[in-house]
Amino acid sequence: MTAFPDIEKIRYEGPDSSNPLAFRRYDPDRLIGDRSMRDHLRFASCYWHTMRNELADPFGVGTARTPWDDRSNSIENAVDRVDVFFEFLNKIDIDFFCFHDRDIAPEGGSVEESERLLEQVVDRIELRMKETNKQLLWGTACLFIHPRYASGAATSPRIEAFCHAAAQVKAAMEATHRLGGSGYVFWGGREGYGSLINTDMKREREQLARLLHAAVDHKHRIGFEGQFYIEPKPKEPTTHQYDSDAAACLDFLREFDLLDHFKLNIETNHAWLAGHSMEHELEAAIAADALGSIDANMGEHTNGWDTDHFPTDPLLCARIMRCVLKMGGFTTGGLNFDAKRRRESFEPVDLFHSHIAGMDAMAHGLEIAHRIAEDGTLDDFVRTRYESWDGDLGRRIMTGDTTLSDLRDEASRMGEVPLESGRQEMLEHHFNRFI
Ligand code: XLS
Ligand code: NI
Ligand code: NI
Repeated sequence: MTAFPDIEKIRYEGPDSSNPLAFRRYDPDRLIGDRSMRDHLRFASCYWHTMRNELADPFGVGTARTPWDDRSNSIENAVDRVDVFFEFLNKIDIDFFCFHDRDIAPEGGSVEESERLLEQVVDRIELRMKETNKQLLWGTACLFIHPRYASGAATSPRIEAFCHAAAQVKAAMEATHRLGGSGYVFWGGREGYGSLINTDMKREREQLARLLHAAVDHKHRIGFEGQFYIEPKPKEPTTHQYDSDAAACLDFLREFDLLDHFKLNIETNHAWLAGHSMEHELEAAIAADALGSIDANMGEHTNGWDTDHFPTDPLLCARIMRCVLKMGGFTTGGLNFDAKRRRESFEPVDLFHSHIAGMDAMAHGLEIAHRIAEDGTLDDFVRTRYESWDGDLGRRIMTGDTTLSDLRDEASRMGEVPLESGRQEMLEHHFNRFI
């Protein structure tokens, strides 16, 4: 059985190819510096958008054509879907994937039944992974769709919701462990509030920290060695989510003594919703040695929702890949396309077009970022700009060996500050040379 009978494995054909079902930039085995493109980019496709998104919007029903899917909630349908997903991964030549528990398996009528159903699907995934060498980038629990989480999961005013959330995290983490996942994500879709008028923020944040501590504890119990990530997002569906941006997440992790156990999974569209650029969020995470993984997508600047477009802008991708190269590349993380086709792009072949567009743009971004790093002008400029800190006085200040009085004396000795131009436009113009 094949779900995509007319589509061959997608291959690199070079920049002059006019075949829309080919890569023009992504040449998996080509070396960029000391790694292949494949190893730099570590692409992942996500189960929720690729297999489960029916392409509905608030004003219209789903349009996606999925002839392989009988649209039932049966376990048979769920298991068959796995085969389609792996056929897709093979044909698109993507090595990794990500899932929520409820994307892959239906929810049962009890905790026990849900666990059993999840295991049945994981059996099939494990089999297909062995056959195809595909790998799990990360797993997660869906703590936002079910009505029981309407007022929060870990942060719910009802203790029962907290316990159900814990049960799901336990099962999803065990499934991720069994499948050899390199990471596990916490995205707090409902961990925030609609209004402060009915919310005890202090309690809610403490509850969230408790769930995360219990998860760290369970991780050690079962010997799961994957990386834990928090995925920041400021709002949607809530008015405010506690993990609103990288800085808020880092602050939360420090406050509750969790920073050793978590890194961040940064998503472009979420950065924009928070009023930041993606580079801002990546730099904030890198500075804390906490950039783990990336949800590769982009938004639509004119409407301000989490529209999860595929990242097809090579300039944006170049900026992202500059940050990734700067931190020395991914270790456990990768580029997960948390992205969906437009409602108008409803044919199965559009799954290929959208991933190809995203993969080629990211590969293009990688090339640009690598050439900028090789050239070195931008990095040199920034280094030189801070040179005055590199001497003896700078060292003494930064190790805390100077008092305000010492500094006053230094200021008096130094005289006025020799101001230097920041050359922003010159540097932007230089950046453009590499596009
Ligand atoms: C939603 C989030 C979600 C997470 C995984 O906006 O991006 O898809 O990545 O729960
Ligand atoms: Ni995401
Ligand atoms: Ni998102």
